[in-house]
Amino acid sequence: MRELFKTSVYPILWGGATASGQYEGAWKEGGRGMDTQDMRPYLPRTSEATTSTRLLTREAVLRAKEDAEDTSYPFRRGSGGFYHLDEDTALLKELGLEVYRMSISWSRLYPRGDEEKPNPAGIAYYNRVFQSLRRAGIRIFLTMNHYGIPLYLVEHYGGWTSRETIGFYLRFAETIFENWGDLIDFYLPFNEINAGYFSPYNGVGLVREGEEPYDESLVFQSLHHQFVASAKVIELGRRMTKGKFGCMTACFCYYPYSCSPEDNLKTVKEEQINQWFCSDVLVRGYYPSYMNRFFEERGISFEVAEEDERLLKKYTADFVSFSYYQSSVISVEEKEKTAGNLVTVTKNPYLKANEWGWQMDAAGLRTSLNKIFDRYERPVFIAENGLGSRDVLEEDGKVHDWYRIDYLKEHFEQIKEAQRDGVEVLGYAMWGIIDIVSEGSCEMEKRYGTVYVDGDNMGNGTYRRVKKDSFEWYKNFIQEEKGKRGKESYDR
Ligand code: BGP
Repeated sequence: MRELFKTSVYPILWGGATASGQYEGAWKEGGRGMDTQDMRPYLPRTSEATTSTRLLTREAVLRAKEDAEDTSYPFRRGSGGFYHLDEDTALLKELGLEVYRMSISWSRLYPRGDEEKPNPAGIAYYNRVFQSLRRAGIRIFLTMNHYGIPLYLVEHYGGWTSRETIGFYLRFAETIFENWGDLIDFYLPFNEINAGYFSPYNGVGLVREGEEPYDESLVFQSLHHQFVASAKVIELGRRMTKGKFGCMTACFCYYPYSCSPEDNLKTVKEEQINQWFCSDVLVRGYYPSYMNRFFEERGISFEVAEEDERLLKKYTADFVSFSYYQSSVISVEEKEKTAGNLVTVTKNPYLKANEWGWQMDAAGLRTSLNKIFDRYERPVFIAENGLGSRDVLEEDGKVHDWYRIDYLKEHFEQIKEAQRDGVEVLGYAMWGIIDIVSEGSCEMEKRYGTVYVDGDNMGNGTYRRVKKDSFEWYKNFIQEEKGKRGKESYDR
């Protein structure tokens, strides 16, 4: 009867996440090449940060390239992960993490991106990383590309606008599978692949020409090349490894501002392009029909090769994953705005926001888990979730982040409710498990971790690690969850 009444109560893997560009630093160590994230400056939040730090123009990139220091370019420092590998792995082990989501710096393995052979220093570094995680008994969830791509590829090949980049990416992927394929359980070809549409510099490395808006045909050509790259990586990865391959989007959990038909229709349309489009292609294996009108009305056209249709159809994702920080409101009328994850959204009068304006909504996580699982009926992994806040290292040498513990409690309760709703939840990775540089605002002082890193927005500080109150709490939570498990094994 199990097939008739599908059950889904598997043990959730409890974990944490970082990204190489926000964590490692050591941006030139061992011959690492410059990547697109190294070019993003930190600017005080009073300035118009969006375009200057997120949607970089060609002159901004040239200016950053000339600037060899790292004070104003936080991703060049990260939170010093490169230099704290053993200590940080020991902290992840002490937490009892069952899975650790991390990413590889493409330009650390391939400094320009078009080399025939990988950089030996890069191989040596990630050998240490993967082997120390496995020795710690922690499963590895690898984001193969988390936004940064080698700057050389952007400047000399046009980055993701060029089909050649698919080949370079496949060579990078083959190096990963050859060296560490037997150590990695989960793979994500791309982080938040829908960012290619709503934040093209981050998502597809597209540099703006002056103040001109993006050429949307180039945006969707770049996204198409990433879709094909994802399918080719899955084809190769299934031949070379035992891992599971997923897709990942940023989840915005859209609510209509009112019950007016217009607000509801606009919500459906916004959700299609921002939320469903990319995962529809990567899970269903073809472009959804609602995109035909979207492309036609905007005069968007791009090249598709003969092989693409077969590749996309055949090599779809084994699981679906997403980042979740806030819910969003859609209104036909202009309403008061607030910030969200790389986007600006309408304020929700029912929700409180964090200092950065992101509206916290634990129930929205349950809603999103239900909607995503209902749509795809594939196991779901929460690849990012957490609370960004201005944590303070007190006189007593502690960080009393009770507000993060409250946030996690509320969200974990909703994940359990979703599981009881029948959603097959594979795992949960708490974002920024050790403090890292924030993606949207390039701030070290926007902290997510259970471990405080003593550094500020300008790179001052010792970068020593201090466990926050949430460290003990999360460690005990994971311990209790493990204790509750019956005979069900994780291995599905
Ligand atoms: C997502 C990224 C992560 C992470 C997260 C939080 O876009 O996948 O890299 O940074 O957002 O955003 P922020 O760091 O801006 O608070």
